[in-house]
Amino acid sequence: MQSPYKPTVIMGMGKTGLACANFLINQNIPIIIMDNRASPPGLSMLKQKFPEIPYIIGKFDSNQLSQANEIIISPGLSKQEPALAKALVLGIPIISEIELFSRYVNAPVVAITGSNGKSTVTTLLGEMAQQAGWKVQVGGNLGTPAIELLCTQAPDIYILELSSFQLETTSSLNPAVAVVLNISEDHMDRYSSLSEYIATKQLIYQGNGKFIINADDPYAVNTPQNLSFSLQTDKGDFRISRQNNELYLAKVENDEVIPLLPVAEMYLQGSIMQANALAALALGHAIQLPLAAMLDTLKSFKGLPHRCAWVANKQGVDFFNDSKGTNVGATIAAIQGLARKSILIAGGESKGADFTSLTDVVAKHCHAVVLIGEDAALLAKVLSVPVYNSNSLENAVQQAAKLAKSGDAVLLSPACASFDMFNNYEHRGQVFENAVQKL
Ligand code: UMA
Ligand code: ADP
Repeated sequence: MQSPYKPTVIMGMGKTGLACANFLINQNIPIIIMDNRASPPGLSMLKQKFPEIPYIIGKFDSNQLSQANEIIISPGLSKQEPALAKALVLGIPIISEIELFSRYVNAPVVAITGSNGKSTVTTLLGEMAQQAGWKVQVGGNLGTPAIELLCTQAPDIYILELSSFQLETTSSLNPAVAVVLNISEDHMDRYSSLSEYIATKQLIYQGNGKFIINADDPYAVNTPQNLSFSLQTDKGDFRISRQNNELYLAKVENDEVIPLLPVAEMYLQGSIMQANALAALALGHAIQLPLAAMLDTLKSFKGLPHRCAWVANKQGVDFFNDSKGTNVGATIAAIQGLARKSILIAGGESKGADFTSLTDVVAKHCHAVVLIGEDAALLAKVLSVPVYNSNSLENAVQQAAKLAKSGDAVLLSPACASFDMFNNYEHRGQVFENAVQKL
């Protein structure tokens, strides 16, 4: 039996840790918060808002951890942290912020995970719900911690982007509908194998809600499912159909294929966006969003910055910022989505990735690659096109501009995390856009 008098220990003083602290203090639950960084980002806010709350920085205190009532672990930290060993042996519950959210949630939840497209689909579905006049709260890995959304009046629906890190320690979310959008290798510095990463993503399929799968994804075939989506014309409850030589987003009802919207009428073009639109339509259908509102939104949805976003045309060359392309799957999708020859700018922190699946796609679609960042050499090893190394993103942009011919594209899609050179992917994308504007 856990004692109510023992404190809950929050590990991590980032966005998640601070949001949990704020929530638990309001619930009068005693807490200690710790972070092993010397000056964690949330420290000054914590001192200012809650000067009386005990905290430990610069290390994790395993004694405090083993005396906790419960431990809330931030997503950037894994349960393999050595300081947690004793607490694990003692059976002290280690939960995520999403698990805490699950205990207090007061409206149905849509849960969205996958290797790529999570933020886009989460935002798109949120806009669809708003368009339908629903009260909606959108967040999670997207940026606003879920627990922070709870502090407001109960909405009609919560729409949450969930990372594998958050799912590792979440067991009772019971979403009304859940989806794994797609799987491609990511975060191999955290997981021992691709199967462990996939199994973690699939933890989203828990409870008695509806499960949606990507019928094109080989890893999804054995998942129990209620609905599916596909970019093919012969499978998926939500799929592509061809009528009079025009492609449509379509749904299948009683074995009949019903065209919903010509893909040409979507504001964002390309197969990546079609996959994301079909996933959002399936999710919206599962929660009974009106179809008209969903289709209207697809006609106007302009996407998120740093995701294959057009920046400028300079001397006949289009420049695209896909700084959020932080794994191999995203970069492959971005290269293929451009459907023309490009100069690729890639590189950064590899996160333990295997880059070999880039070889053929780059050979087919790219004239050359300009590499930046600490793991540039790992990328260079797998590339068969000319490779140029650059010591800064600004120089990489200039080099790429020299290599590109009129009609080509220059694409920043690093296939890597940004933290070796930038604060985050937004910072990297901004540096790229500024350098392009200066050309
Ligand atoms: N860290 C330490 N010591 C600590 C605590 C954290 O070194 O004691 C490090 C982590 O290893 C990590 C960084 O600090 O590198 C931030 O970790 P955190 O868990 O404190 O992060 P938060 O600020 O709480 O932000 C988290 C998500 N971050 C991560 O999962 C790393 C944010 O997703 C999310 O928006 C936020 O919660 C709200 O839910 C970001 C992300 O990069 C965008 N997510 C990964 C991704 O999308 O690939 C999963
Ligand atoms: P996430 O939140 O999963 O990182 P985003 O919506 O932020 O996903 O998109 C990140 C990157 O993934 C984009 O820059 C784009 O290159 C790629 N992407 C987006 N949607 C898809 C998809 N459905 N399939 C493959 N890649 C995608």
